[in-house]
Amino acid sequence: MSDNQTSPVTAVQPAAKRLADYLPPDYLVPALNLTFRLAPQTTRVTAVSQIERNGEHQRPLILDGEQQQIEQVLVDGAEVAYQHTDGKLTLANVPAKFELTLVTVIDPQGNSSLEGLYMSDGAYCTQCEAEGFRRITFFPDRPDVLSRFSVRIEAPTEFPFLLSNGNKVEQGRLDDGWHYACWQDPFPKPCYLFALVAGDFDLLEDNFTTKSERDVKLQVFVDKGNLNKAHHAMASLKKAMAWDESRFDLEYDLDIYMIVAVDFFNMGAMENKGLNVFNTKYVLADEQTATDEDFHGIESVIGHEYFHNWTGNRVTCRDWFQLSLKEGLTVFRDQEFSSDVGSRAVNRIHAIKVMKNHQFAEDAGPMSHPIRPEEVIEMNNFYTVTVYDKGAEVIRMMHTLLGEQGFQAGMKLYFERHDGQAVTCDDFVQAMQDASGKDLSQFRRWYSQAGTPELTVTDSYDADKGVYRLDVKQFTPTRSNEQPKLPLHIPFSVELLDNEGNSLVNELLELTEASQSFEFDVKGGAPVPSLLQDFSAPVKLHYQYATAQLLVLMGFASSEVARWEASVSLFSQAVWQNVARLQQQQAMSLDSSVIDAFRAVVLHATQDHALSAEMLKFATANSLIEQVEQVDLDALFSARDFVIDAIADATEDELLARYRELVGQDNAASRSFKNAILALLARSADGHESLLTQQFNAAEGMTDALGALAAAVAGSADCRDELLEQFGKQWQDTPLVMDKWFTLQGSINEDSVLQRLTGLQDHPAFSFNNPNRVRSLLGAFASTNLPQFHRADGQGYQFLTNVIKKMNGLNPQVAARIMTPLIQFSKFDAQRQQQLKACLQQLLDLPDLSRDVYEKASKALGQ
Ligand code: B3K
Ligand code: ZN
Repeated sequence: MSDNQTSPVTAVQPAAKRLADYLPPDYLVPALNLTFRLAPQTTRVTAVSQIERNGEHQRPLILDGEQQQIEQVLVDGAEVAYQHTDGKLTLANVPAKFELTLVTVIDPQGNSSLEGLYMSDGAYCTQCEAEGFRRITFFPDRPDVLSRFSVRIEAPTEFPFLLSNGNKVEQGRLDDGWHYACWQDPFPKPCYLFALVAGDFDLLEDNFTTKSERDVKLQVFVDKGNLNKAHHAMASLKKAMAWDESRFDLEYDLDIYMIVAVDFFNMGAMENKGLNVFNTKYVLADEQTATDEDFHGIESVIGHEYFHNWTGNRVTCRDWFQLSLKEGLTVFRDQEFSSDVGSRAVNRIHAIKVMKNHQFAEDAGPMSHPIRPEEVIEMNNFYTVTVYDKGAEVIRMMHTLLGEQGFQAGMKLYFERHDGQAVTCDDFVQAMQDASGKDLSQFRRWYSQAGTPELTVTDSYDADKGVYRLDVKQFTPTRSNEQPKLPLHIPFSVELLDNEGNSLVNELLELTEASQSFEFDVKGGAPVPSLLQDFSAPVKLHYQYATAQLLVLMGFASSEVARWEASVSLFSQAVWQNVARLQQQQAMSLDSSVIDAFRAVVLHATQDHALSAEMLKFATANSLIEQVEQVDLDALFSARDFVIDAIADATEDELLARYRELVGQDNAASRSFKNAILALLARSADGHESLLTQQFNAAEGMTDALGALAAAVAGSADCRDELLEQFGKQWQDTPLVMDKWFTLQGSINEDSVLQRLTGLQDHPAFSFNNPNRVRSLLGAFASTNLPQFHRADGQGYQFLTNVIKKMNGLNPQVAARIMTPLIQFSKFDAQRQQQLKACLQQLLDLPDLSRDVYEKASKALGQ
């Protein structure tokens, strides 16, 4: 229509959206009928929406839409005037109830951002969360508009599988070698849960009967030739379905559940209703190509996406600021699943490590936000460790305060009240409070206060009265523009032990004030306190542990997690003591009691091998940095290396003997222990090259092959390059294994690593278009090879900056994700800070800067 105004999408307008500005939608779309005629560069999308005005008003209908050509806009079948500008389509004077028909054309092949409809290795697939649906058609792209979807897909028959959400209701042949399939999803859903897949796959099928006797067909679609790698994913799905019934009383609600694995994917997986799309990394596995850790990761992500069917899909988010409503809760649920079917202690340790290695840094950096953010420029930047993992810790604290029974009563009430709705985090907490009777009003502050609370604990013992006293202060640091923060409701779990390791007291304390004291009757001497057991709250703990106390806890704390925590504290103290020595130009040294404690871990006859392995993996530099206000990075790297090397040298005989004993023990825990030991042997004076090559060559699975290779790389063994070459040749055609190889290459702590990484960008297995490859070769370098990334000449920073410049145009979401190490610099020396700021300025000066990169760079530079 000639009078219609269509202006090109304008340059990025990085304006923030605010939670406080939330308004209900002006129009609802109870039903939507989509037809896709698939072609790589010109896919035609016909969207027929039944639209209803929401409330009494005369406001225009405004739809979101990007990256598409408009061919037709009809209201009740007649052409109408519209305005198209800045990613919005505006229709004035629409009736209260009408049918809107939109025909638009999109370009899946040219879509390198992997949002909306795109192509992965020749197959069509979609990713709509958070705001990708607007790249498919014009629509109110917000989670509180729920629609019944019907979908028709037309494609050439070389795409035999045409999939969408819900149930297949029709399929058939068309002219000229085309065919079609029609799908209907009986559950109204927000458009972010829409999915479409078209391609040729191998298909693994199974079925599951729910407890109310619904027979569910299960399908896992994988790239041709990978069927034998889909069995673990299928087994994990069945386990997850059974677990959700038994622990949460939640059953699946459709007759079919499909999982499609694609190699080009921005994140881990996506919970689209009835049709999950997964990164191959979280589906494909066999013993030859996947490690024990990969197997565990698959089980947990398959579980996570399945659990979203209730926590996310049946009850969804009102707006994206409420993301933690579904993500924090679903991470909590997947953690509980992993803990119920595996080792609870080891799973807890993994979750704690995520918090201490990554979330504390985010909370202390320029992207710090509450688990329910209040202001967002690019929503994709808020799929963070704060929203997910701190969000899960907040749910876990409610579980701790309410107990399993109270918590499950809260879940039940939540579903009774909100099934089929789009709701808020407050609605969730209210259900927990109403069902349990526990007052959670102060607890809600966890949703609005950013930053990591710090607990400072001092103690005293009155020998005459036999009274032990703990004084606990809580304080949450503020950033420059923030209001002072209020005290939080913190579950604080404490065990008291005597010096022989007997448990005297085990209690859950509740902190609610800035300062509180607790007294315990303890006869026979001052006890050893195990504080914040199992990380009962996501806080930093300050308590001056004496070495002797840590040794008691490491050996005897009732909680295995507390024993591991004590080993971390013992190691950390040794590192910081040596940092201080270096700064005073003194020689470094290590107390024999510390060595003996780790020797005891190596020798321990009865401890779970997986726990022993965790104790020998040692705190990362990232987690150590989070323990202090300012850090001398060079001294930290040297001191950390020194302490690990000293332990390895002093315990070499015991390590070797233990290693020999563990060889051939065919279980994941023993392999983990064995490989932790091998990593130490590679760092010891002898280096044990022959053991490395022997294990590498004799390895029956990927866990042992990679264990040997990783040990050779970390220990800078002479055989390193030869083994790397051998491995690279052997697996050159297996992308997921090449990712492991790329990551190891980037972890080499040598000045030449940057040239190495530059050269590898031309490797046939590498591609900037594939997020897995970019993350493994380049992202992992910046986030884990700290000595080289932070090298004094600033070249590590410049290297990453150049990568981000390239990714900014190709895939902004991945660009912004891997730039995190550039923005967390407040603890570093002035020179490094200056270098980092100069790099961020280069990014801000980019001509086509994405919103994603803009938001992080500008926040880091305080703009
Ligand atoms: N909900 C998705 C994440 C979508 C991320 C969009 N940038 C996966 C998950 O958390 O289960
Ligand atoms: Zn999720």
